[in-house]
Amino acid sequence: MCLLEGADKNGRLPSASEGSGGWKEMHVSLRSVWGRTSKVLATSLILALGAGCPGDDDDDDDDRGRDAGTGGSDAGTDAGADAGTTPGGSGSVTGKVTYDFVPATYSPTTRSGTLAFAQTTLRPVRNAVVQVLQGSTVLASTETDAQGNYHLSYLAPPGAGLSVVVLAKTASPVIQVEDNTDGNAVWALGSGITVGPTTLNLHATHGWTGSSYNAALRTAAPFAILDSMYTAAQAFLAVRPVNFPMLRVNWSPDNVPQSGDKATGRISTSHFDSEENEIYILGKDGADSDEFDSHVIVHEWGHYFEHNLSRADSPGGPHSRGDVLDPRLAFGEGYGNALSAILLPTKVYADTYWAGATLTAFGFDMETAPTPTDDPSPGAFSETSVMRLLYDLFDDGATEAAYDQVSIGLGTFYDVLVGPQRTTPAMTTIGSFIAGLKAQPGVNATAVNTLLAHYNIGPVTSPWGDGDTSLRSMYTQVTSYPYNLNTTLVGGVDSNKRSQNRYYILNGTGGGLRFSASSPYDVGIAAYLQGSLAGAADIGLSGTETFSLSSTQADATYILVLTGFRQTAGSYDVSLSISSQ
Ligand SMILES: [Ca+2]
Ligand SMILES: [Ca+2]
Ligand SMILES: [Ca+2]
Ligand SMILES: [Ca+2]
Repeated sequence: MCLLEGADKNGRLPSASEGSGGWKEMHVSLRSVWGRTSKVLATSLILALGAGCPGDDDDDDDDRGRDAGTGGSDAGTDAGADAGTTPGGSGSVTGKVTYDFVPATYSPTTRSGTLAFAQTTLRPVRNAVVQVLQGSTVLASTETDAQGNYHLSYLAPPGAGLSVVVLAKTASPVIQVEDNTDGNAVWALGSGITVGPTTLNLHATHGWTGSSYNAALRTAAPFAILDSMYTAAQAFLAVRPVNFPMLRVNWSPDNVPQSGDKATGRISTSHFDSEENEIYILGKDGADSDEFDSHVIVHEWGHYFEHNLSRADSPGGPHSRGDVLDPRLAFGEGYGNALSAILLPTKVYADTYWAGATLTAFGFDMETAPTPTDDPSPGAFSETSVMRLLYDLFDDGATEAAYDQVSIGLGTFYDVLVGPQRTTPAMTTIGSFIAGLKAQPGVNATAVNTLLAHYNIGPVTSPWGDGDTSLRSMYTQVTSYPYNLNTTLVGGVDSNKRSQNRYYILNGTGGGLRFSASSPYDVGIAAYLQGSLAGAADIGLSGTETFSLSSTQADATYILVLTGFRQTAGSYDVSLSISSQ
């Protein structure tokens, strides 16, 4: 098995050793990645997995053995093609669909963890689409219930043989797990049947042999991913009516933590791709696989949620715990982690991976900081502070600390995300979230302020961060045009860190505005209206960046974001100019 070095989207290695208590690079949301022009929903390319399917290969297959197992009839990629023939007639099929759920564990004490295969439990495959196929023709379709049970009746003409498949696809909301390395075929598990009354239970197995995965028996992965995301969606649906848009999730045993062509599995890391509006999940045995890392799965689902139903102004990019981040990024990542703990619900995050030949894990306790702390620079710029703050806002334990006397409920959490956090004129930070939260009925602002203070955040009163001096200082109000200002950024860190960014609040004039930024180092500028990009300039590696908005809304608030890219350490000056035109 090829052992791969983990690298983030910029091709850098993780920032610290992963095997001795160091931090592992956390999962990033990639805002801008190579596009893809076609998205084939290839139900005609169903890949059948697991028990009851034969070992004959797909035409393009290697030894991964997606149509794995021994004995039984074919329901593979070419479902029905090799399944013989049927004389036809009516029939019914009843059964239960289950998968192996493997707990991902992490101990904050030992700073290690694993996939606990010995604690594997059978879980139902819920709300999944089940079909009776004749060849590639769907004769009947239904979905499993909350216990994984299904029942189908069908009438088959004489002809090609029959098979039953359960897709890694839920009926409502629609979530489907595809193979990005094989034409986006939907993963499925199936078996041939003969006409008449039939009982057919299907079970997807983890395939672990003790030291590696048996690729032919590794059928639980897409169903585990599906079930974690279904759990997340159901948690919100239990408290609010939500119209979730369809979600496509890409998983393959070839999805490796290297950057490159996603169609070959080089997905960099598990991530939500906002341009495609799809999620990619790692699957590489011996490097990093995430199918049982349910917090990773729900974290990425959280980015899908914020992109479609809330708002995410995060610039994305590499980040590790302890970083003093751009507060847009600190919110997005802290939110993703907190959401995983809230929705699953379990408070210890675990991301298993291989360090050399050893399966271990990175993680943290969402409720309690370890000693020494994993949050050395607490505040609005720390994803760890945001994470624990958001989790404390939600949780309601019997032994909560004195500083945590808040429990806002998931419905209120949802209302803030889809309401004020989505429409804020400011950037999406912990400031906009807290200001929006305090506007909700029944929220005790004093108790919220006590909690904020625990995380070194001031008593925020506005989406701009008023009340927290540090967060508010990210913003400068532009009062009149022409506006000229010299400011100082600090390099030597990634462009998504606090010291490389400044925000300028400006009012539209009804007419045009011209923006420019000059520096001996590489800078970029971008104007946003409620988080939507209105204009930007980032061409040169030094000198002046300029762009214009030909018209602006007279009553609207725009944010100009100045970002610096100096890679070497040290402060550097930027002169900024905004004029009407
Ligand atoms: Ca993992
Ligand atoms: Ca708490
Ligand atoms: Ca609480
Ligand atoms: Ca530039």
